[in-house]
Amino acid sequence: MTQWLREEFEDRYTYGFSFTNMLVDEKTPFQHVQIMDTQGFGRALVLDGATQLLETVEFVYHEAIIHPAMCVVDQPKRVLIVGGGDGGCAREALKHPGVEQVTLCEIDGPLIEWCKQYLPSVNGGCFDDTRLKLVVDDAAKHIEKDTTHYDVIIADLTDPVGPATTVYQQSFINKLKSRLSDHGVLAMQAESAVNLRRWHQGTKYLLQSCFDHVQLYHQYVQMYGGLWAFALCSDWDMTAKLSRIAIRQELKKRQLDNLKLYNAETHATMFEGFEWVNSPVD
Ligand code: SPD
Repeated sequence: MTQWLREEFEDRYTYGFSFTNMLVDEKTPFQHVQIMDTQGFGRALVLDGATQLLETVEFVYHEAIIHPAMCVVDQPKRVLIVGGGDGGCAREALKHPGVEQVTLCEIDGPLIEWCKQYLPSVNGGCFDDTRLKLVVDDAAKHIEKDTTHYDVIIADLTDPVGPATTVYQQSFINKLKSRLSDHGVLAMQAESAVNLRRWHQGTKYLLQSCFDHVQLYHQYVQMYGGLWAFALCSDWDMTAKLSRIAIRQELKKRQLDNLKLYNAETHATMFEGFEWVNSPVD
C-alpha cells in the first residue's frame, strides 16, 4: 500500500515522497528511526519525521558537505565527523588520498547497525576501512577526552530541534573549533535559506559568533525539498583556496575528477550562484 512521508517547513511549505514497506520503525534513547522502501528513490532514512537521506540521491548532499572542506585544506590527514551514522560522509572523506584517519562520532549505536543492515550502499564499505575509527558516544563528551587535532571537522547534524539543540550552541561549536589543527576547517549543514529561513539564519549567526570566516554555500538537495545551505568555517582566509581554478587543480592532483556531483564548475555554482537567497527573513 502506498503511504506518504510529508514534512512541513515553517507552516508555509511542504515536501514529501511516497513509500511502501516500512523496514525499521523503532525508538532509540535518542530518536525515532524509520527506514522504508520508497517508490523510485531506493530506501529512505527518516529521523524524528525528518528525511535524512534517499538512497538514489544522497550523493548530492554528502559530496556537497565533504569535498569543499577537504579541498581547501592542503593534504588533509585527520578528519572528524560528528553525527553521520549512516556512513555517507565518511565514505566521501575517505576518497581523498593521504587521509590517515576518519573518526566517526555518532551517539546512536542502533542507528548505525540499522544503516549497515538496510542501507549498505550509503556507507560504501567505509566501516570495513582500516582508516575509519568508529566512536559511539556523545561528541561533546568524546572531544573532552580526545586531544587529537583535526584538519577537517564535519558536523553532519539533524535539524536544530529536540536533542540536537545542544549541539547548535556556541559552547559546542567552540569545543569543536579547539580541536582544529592550524589551517583546519569546519563544515556544517546549515538548513535551507529559502525553506527553513529561521533555522538557517540561526545557524549562520551561531557560526559567525565562533569563527572569523564563515563562507555559506548552497546546493539543490532534492531529498530535503529544495535548496540546502552549508557553511565552511575557519579562522584563516579561505578565499584563494575556494577559487574555481584552485579547486580544479586540487581535484586533479587528488585524482578526484570522477565524482558524481562535485567538480570545479558545480563548486563555483554552489559558492557564487545563489546570492539571491541572502535577503533578510520577513
Ligand atoms: N532536514 C534534515 C537535515 C539532515 C542533515 N543530516 C543528514 C544526515 C545524512 N548523512
